[in-house]
Amino acid sequence: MAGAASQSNLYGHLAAGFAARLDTVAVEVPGGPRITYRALDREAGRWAAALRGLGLAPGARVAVQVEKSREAVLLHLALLRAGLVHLPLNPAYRPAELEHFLTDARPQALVCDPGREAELAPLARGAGVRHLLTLDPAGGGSLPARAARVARGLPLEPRAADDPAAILYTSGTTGPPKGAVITHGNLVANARALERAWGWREDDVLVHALPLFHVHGLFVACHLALRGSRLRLLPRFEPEAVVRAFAGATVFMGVPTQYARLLACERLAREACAGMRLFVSGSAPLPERLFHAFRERTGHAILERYGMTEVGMALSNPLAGPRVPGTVGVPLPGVEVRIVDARGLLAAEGETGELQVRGPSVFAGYWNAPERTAAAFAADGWFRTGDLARRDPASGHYAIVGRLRALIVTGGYKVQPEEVERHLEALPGVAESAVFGVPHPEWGEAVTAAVVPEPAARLEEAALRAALRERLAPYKVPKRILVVEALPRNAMGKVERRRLAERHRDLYAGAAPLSRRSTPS
Ligand code: MLC
Ligand code: AMP
Repeated sequence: MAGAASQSNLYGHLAAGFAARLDTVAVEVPGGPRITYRALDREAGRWAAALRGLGLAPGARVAVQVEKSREAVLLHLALLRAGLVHLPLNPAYRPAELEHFLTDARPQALVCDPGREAELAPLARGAGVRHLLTLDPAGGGSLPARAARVARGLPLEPRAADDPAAILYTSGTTGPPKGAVITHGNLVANARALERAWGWREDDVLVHALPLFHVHGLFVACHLALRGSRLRLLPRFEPEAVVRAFAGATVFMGVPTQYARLLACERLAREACAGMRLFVSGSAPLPERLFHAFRERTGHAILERYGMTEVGMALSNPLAGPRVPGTVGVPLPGVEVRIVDARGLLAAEGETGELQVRGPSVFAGYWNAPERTAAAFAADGWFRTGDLARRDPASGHYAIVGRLRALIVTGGYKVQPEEVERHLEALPGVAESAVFGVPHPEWGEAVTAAVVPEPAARLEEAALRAALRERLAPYKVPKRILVVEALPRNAMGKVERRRLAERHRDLYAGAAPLSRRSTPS
């Protein structure tokens, strides 16, 4: 098994935690297989050897677009162990979205579901990807087949703290998504800080119902659990199954939409959560009414924390001490935050300003984009989150109160309006469009569009949505597309998304709260 010496490799950090617990279960899928740490470590070594055996050198990038499964977790571990750079991608991305990731990051290999191999092969070839491998959710595919033929696992590849471990694409304010380069040092620092702050225990059992391609599900959840405790992996988020999985478990991490859906599930009750010690929420604001409703139903105060791909987890409500609804708590150990006003000066006590972050979990920069990296940091090196925050002088707790960026946060996913507008405006008959977020009882914000038809064109909402679905992952497709005569503009002629959002703020007020489907199809 991997030695504990190379602590800068995140895999070494995990291995140091699980070394004494090799015969305990590492990952289990309810009703499915379980794998012990001994087997997980052995398999990670084989998979790492299979990948490196393709001629991939440490530092090479491997794009991964696979369904959630135990093997997807194993692949993450194998990439870390081999010193390869993991580039995780949402399986819902359409070819039009994928092309940018592949041509920008230029990965040397792509691992995809066998069902998408034929569709992705030309794209991969066009982007110069040398190896196209497959992995299906049942553990089949060309990558596991290759790994099965490996005689000896790869030992842990030593990594320096500033060596990249992953590249995660994130929506910018303008322009195409940017690849945030996250180092082994970033990940180890953040895992350590969270372990301390949340009192992580080796007998914890984490119910995992998040995607494996964003920091919440891939880093926060996996890197805490895979140090010797148990990851109970659910292939998708189904409220009934999640509540059932709480039996014998201790921790759950979710986005507010998931908490809303859990509350809509009758099975959720005190008894169902009897053994649970911690419910964490993040990735989007947790409405206070959800916090209170959850506490009333289960007896648990959800611990809300704040994070971002570029900075990892930065702020958290306390494990012990008051968890204040509507706030994201205080800085995690080792993380510094400050609030800066529009002039770039420190905001006065209690005033709102941009939240800026400094510390060992702050990423290395955007892939191949020095100007965008420079623009993301203040002159003195603090990362500019683009989120507006305020610190309550009495409690010291921070609250996220808005955003400087025109980003829409829907069910924990981030959608850049410009990207959706670009695709809308490419559709026949659309003269111009504006995309904005409108409060929604289930999604937090719902992506919403207003479109102006070209003269004499007739636009149908359902047809527009269907056409967008060909080009964009479904969560980016506006829940409503309103056909309007003109878009509001300011004196400079710039479209005012905020005014549209304000004008249509009650659009979803009638949507049955917490319903699973609340949009026209
Ligand atoms: C799915 N849909 C969404 C959506 N998720 N629409 C808007 N917003 C979303 N978040 C679409 C589906 O594609 C489908 O479209 C329709 O809505 C209904 O889908 P569903 O089956 O009800 O949704 P489901 O697959 O169950 O997904 C809901 C969810 C998911 C809440 C489980 O959105 C989710 O896993 N969100 C978490 C995202 C996350 O991990 N964020 C962390 C980012 S990291 P159609 O058209 O097919 O009907 C980060 C940093 C930090 O933010 O601090 O953590
Ligand atoms: P991402 O770009 O996907 O990493 O998402 C990061 C963004 O999610 C942050 O910039 C915030 O806007 C948002 N976010 C994360 N956690 C919270 C939270 N607890 N409250 C409000 N917004 C949050």
